[in-house]
Amino acid sequence: MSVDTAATVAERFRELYGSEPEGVWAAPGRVNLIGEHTDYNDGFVMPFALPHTAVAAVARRDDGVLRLHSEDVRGGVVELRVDDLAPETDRAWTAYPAGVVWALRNAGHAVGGADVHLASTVPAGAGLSSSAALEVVVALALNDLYELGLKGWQLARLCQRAENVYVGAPVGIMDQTASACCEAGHALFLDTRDLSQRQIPFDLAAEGMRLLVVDTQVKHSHSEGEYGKRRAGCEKGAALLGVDALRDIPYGELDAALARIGDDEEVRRLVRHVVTEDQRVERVVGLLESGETRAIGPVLTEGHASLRDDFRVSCRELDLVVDTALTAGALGARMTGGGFGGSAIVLAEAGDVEGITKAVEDAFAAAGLTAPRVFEAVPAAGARRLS
Ligand code: GAF
Repeated sequence: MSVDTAATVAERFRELYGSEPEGVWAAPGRVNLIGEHTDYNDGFVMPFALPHTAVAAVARRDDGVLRLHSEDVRGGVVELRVDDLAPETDRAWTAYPAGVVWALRNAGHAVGGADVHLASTVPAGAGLSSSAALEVVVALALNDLYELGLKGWQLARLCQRAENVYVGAPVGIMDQTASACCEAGHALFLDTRDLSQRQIPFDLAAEGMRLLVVDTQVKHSHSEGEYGKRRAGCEKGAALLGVDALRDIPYGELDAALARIGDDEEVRRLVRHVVTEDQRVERVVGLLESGETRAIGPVLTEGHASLRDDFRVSCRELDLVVDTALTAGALGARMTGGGFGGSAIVLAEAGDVEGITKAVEDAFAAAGLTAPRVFEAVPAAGARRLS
């Protein structure tokens, strides 16, 4: 994110509020390399930050008023009172930043009012964590301005609480932690049980490869029922197996665990996905750390099959991207994020990128689908202060 962007966002703040912002902050969206629907099972994930960010110019207020404005949403400044913020009372975009203020205050942090102006380049509804970017950028700004001294993972937990309780979407902790804690040039190997982290160098260009993000343009939302149903099914599986979370089922004991579930085929499928997906994350970490980067391709593709057949969160468009990219020579491909639309990722040799992109675009056109948006993703920086 350039200094220009910070200056533009600050200038717009001045126009809107007639005063100086105290600073400008940025927080990125993410793609997840591997580890899908494992975060609310206390499992492993491996996201990296995108160069696309939510940017916020912010100034404190001492009268308990919270004013919110977004460059990306039609309508003017929304004015709220921090004392009146209450869970599930807001169905608009403002629930994300207001939810963060609520979560900070609800956790006992001395946060008062603020003027906030936001502008984001993270595509909304594309499975690239546009909501988490909004939450984290506001959390980081208030953390700095109100001198709360919270670390990235603590801000992530508060942002997740904002989304779970205030917005009412039962998401896990991956997206907020990715936005808050990722580092440029690295993927984040995160244990979602205790939020312990390892930054794994991930420089595909140095090895002649690329990672493409293909936004199918099929919009999705986590507050809708299917995500919550999968989560409830996983919790049922853990309860049937007598463990705190599916993370506690070792891969080597999967068959025995499935046998114990009996004839609840739906739960068996969910459990199989989560346990095998945790193992795929560990395999990918091992391959990357031993320099066998190309070998992660088939593991990504296995992950897609599991999300499609067992977890059942893929859709026709995501499957079309994956199948077409693999036929056109990709090393691996999978949907990324929650599913039911959104984006897929494709790992490819640099020289195959053009052919794969064209093949995917042609396949969408032939199927009469809206053209997908394809871009290359290089791991970018996590949340930070710009000015
Ligand atoms: C969405 C959620 F927000 C994450 O917490 C995670 O569960 C993901 O779907 C699936 O891995 O992005």
